[in-house]
Amino acid sequence: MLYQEFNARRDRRKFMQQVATGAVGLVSMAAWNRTLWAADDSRLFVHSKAPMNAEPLLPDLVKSWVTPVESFFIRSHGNTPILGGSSFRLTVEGLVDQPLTLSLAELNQLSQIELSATLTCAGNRRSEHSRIKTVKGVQWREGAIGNAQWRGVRLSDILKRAGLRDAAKHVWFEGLDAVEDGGKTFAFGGSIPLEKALLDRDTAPGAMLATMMNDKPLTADHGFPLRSIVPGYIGARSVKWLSKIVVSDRPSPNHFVADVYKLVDEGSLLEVAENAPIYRMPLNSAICTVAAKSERIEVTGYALPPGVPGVSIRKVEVSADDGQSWTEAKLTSPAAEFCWQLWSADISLKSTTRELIVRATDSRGETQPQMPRWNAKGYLFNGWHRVSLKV
Ligand SMILES: Nc1nc2c(c(=O)[nH]1)N[C@H]1C(S)=C(S)[C@@H](COP(=O)(O)O)O[C@H]1N2
Ligand SMILES: [Mo]
Repeated sequence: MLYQEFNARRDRRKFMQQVATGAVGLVSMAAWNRTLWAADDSRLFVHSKAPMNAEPLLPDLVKSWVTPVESFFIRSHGNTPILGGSSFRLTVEGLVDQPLTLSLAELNQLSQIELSATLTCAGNRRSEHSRIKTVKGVQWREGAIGNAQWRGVRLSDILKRAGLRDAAKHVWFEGLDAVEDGGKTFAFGGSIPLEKALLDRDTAPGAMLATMMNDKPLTADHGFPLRSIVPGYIGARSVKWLSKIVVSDRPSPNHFVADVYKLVDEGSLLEVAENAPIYRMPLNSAICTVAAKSERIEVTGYALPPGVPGVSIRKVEVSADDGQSWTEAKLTSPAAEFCWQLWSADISLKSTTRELIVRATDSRGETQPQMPRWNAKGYLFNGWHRVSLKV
């Protein structure tokens, strides 16, 4: 089923409820994204089952600052491994004085931290790149993002315990999944610079190893029993089913660091070789609900600060006249480093309004581009987000 059909089906059900309660307004959002609808058992739109790739519908997404696991997108490159907790071991090796092997019980005995952090896939909003020129891969809408409460240990604590050698510059993560790509089968891997791993501040650790998501053990789809969480970085660096950490003098040679998550125009071998891996997530925002309130409409959505330490959302603006004038939205959720913020705006429509637009500006004064540069793998789409209205 297409996302549009899935959405429309849910929409019809909700629409009938609204007719019954007399709550249908003048305005409904067009096609795939109309009005609020009730949660039911099918909370995620499934792009593919094996591997599992799924995203929530936008009204579900912005119901709360902390995204419930049922509404949290799932992005997996291989089938979900079902692992046992008691036999699980994490190994730490490479440029360390003392290689480690840690069981879950041993990890749980170390000092634990709690952290809110937003994960977003580099491919979030890829379908908008595809409208310009088709891009291969999962055609994500705006839902490949979620904010969770993670619990676990600081990565730096583990690295200090192992003891870093002088030549150490990068930390590799390796999962226990089996990804099939180009006739080969291998584990998904990620990599971050050592400076990021060690960048522990009051607001957020550089990175952590999480066993819990929203006060419950990670589900299989989200990486049970252990995953890395790298606040501010694209989701691909937060490796699920994490079983191996390698400290090295260079970035991981894993396909997903060396070849995949890069910005390239054509994707030739030379271009891929020449370009650096993507690390930070971009400044972004999206409209998630539109509801009629007599002459005015209420619009809500999310805004994501860029993955730059200390940079937050300064303002979110909505336009009903194709960007000629802007109304500032109210930020309605907590603000925390590397976390999204939810917002809401009251907009009066003009007779000519056919579309609403949102854009966010960060604390450095940088605003989302009207249109980002198209790239062959369809990453980091963060142009002004537009939603058409049917009046
Ligand atoms: N082992 C492993 N880790 C992984 C992936 C994967 O396929 N295998 N996908 C990555 C990508 S691309 C993203 S966006 C996030 C998604 O995390 P989630 O499925 O918990 O939302 O996990 C990352 N970690
Ligand atoms: Mo991703």
